[in-house]
Amino acid sequence: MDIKIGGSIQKINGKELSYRDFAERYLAKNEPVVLTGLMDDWQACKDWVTHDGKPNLRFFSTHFAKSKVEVAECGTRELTDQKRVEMSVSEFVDHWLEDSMDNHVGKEKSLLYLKDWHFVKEYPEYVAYTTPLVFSDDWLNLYLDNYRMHKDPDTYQENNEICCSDYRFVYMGAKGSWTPLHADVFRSYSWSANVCGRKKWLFLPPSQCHLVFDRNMRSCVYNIFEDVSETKFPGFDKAIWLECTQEENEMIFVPSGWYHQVHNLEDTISINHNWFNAYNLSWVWDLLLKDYKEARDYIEDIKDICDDFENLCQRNLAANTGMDFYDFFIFISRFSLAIVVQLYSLLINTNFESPIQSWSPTAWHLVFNLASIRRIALNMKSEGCLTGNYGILDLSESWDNPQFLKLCADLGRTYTMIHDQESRRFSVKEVFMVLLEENILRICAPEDLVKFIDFSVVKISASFGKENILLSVLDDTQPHVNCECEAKGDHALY
Ligand SMILES: O=C(O)CCC(=O)C(=O)O
Repeated sequence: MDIKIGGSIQKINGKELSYRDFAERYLAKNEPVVLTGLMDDWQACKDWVTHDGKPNLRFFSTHFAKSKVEVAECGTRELTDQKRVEMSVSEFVDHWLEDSMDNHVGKEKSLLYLKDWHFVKEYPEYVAYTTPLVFSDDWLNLYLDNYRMHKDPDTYQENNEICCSDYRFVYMGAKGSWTPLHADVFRSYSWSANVCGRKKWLFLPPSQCHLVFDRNMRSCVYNIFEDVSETKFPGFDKAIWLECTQEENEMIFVPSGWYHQVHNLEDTISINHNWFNAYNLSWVWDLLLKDYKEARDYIEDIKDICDDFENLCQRNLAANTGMDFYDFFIFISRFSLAIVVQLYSLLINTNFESPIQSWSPTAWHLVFNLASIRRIALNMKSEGCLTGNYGILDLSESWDNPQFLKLCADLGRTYTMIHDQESRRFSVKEVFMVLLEENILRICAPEDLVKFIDFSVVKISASFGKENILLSVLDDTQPHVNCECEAKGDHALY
């Protein structure tokens, strides 16, 4: 089946791109881009590739043979994805080598594609690559390095590390392996880097995504190159795709909510991360809200006979989407606290008299983060979310909590790198003592989180003798944060 291609994806030299430019041009605008020149020093590009540019399969079976990985059977559909099987890396490599001897003839059915290998978590000592700065404001993985996103009381095991570990993956597949049409988990951003091989990507912008769904917006086209039923997907013909061929050592940025289908044009190894931050947090929340409403509608007819209907909806939401409202709320609450700690520690070292416009990019970045979380907490409140009895999230002991201290340190290190600033020493305990009162850290509902953010920024402003100055900035940072603030103060609020 022919699809309509309306354009391609811009390719630019990543070495010449500042964080600020990347944020303004791609994160904020939610536009895809291919970046070159960012993988020069990667160990993976040396160890995992043979002299003739092919995957060094022997390296994998020598060093990682016993790892258990998930492998997709590219020729077998299972619901909305390909069938997955578990095997060891050495089994996967053996299968690949056997298949390549047969030159793939008639092998489409058995073509295997290793996906979602949590390589970094499994081999933390072997530094295969470093995440480029432009992709490093990654709240999802920073959080998961320290906390779990969802604790299912039925299946929760303290040491079950790999299953809910992170969103940093290795993919390996022979020529012809592919990934069906989808948008990414949580509507996160993703980046994908070709260590070797080439990929063809087909993208559909969010404004056209309804065109690949059926009339009820329930089922999505699986393979855009197969015969797509016009009766089932009446809009499909109108979709206009962007196409991109990603070469070896190129990285592609996939924005939130863009549907994409991917084909390996050669034997390929790639690394990819999913992530979100202040720019696309609203995508994550919007998806959760939509999936929650769907989960609720789906079981509406048993509402009256159900002891705790809301709890059941949340459980189904977590099972389908990967987190529930409370998981998300805990996540944004902990992040807010970590950001407040960073902001206070940063400003305490700043000249109190300096005008707000001359604050460092890091300070503005942190304020922007708080504004984004605050907006979502307000939306959660107006949607009446978490009004039931979910218990109290008590953050008052966080100053002494190793996981929280590590989250703060990781976040601080990230912004120091992104904005190329000197690293600072800071005491989380001191911030708690000077700034925060116990009762403001007992958070039950979205309005408490808004109160906490407002309270913190008022206190921070007051320490500078500038009553409420930050609060008004927070209120102002409505969706078009960059333009508004630049117009106001000649500084980028990113
Ligand atoms: O490389 C692939 O096959 C799929 C990758 C993908 O869909 C992604 O990174 O979002």
